[in-house]
Amino acid sequence: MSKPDIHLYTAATMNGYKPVIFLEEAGIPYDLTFVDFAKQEQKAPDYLLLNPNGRIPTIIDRSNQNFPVFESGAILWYLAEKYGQFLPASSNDRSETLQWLMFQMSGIGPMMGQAMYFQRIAAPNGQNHPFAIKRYVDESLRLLEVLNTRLKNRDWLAGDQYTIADMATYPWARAYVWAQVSIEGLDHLNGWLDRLSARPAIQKALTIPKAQPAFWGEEDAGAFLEENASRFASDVKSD
Ligand SMILES: N[C@@H](CCC(=O)N[C@@H](CS)C(=O)NCC(=O)O)C(=O)O
Repeated sequence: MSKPDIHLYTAATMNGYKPVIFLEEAGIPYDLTFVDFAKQEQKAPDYLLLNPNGRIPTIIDRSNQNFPVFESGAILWYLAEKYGQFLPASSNDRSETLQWLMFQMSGIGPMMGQAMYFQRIAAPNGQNHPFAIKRYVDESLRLLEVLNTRLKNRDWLAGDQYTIADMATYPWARAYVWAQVSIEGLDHLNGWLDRLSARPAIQKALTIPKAQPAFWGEEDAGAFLEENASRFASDVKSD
């Protein structure tokens, strides 16, 4: 039996869920490799050939000469174009989808990520920086308010349909608790979160990558890199 076109490398994180959501929503078969942060697998030399940034997620497309795609927004865009799904047909609606995808990638993700980092990682490890915490929490709230305003009188972020912009934003927006941001009173955002949380494909996607408690654990990365150097070799583009 031939292998599925898409091989996904991911983990149970906000960015890691995005391609799983797409593939589950579209009902497309795929292979999945869990990338174990505790073992620093995302820094293995052969993985870096697929994702120079040393992070998840990554896909390769076997039907396209093992073409690798990194950056979760670019992965969603690639999959949406390949399968002709969750991307509107009209050019203005496609542009809107790209605008809200960029808004997530450049705003919601980085700001909420830093709000989480300074509160959940830095502060418990003796680096309590209230100025940085306030900056990132305030900015996260502001961005979530932008989403709330956008969702007034509309079900989805772009083009009047469920798109990859919603798929990219959902895993971050639902993690507002980890960023210690309150979304009380943001009724349009809450309604959108409820609509997405009720989708069976999303519910399933959120159970697929294994949770990794040792997200930033201190492991002997060197020994792992040596032992695991060829793990991703078969997926590396061969030119
Ligand atoms: N902009 C990148 C960010 C990827 C990213 O930061 N991934 C995190 C998990 S959400 C990761 O791999 N962390 C492991 C590490 O930092 O080594 C994307 O959207 O794909």
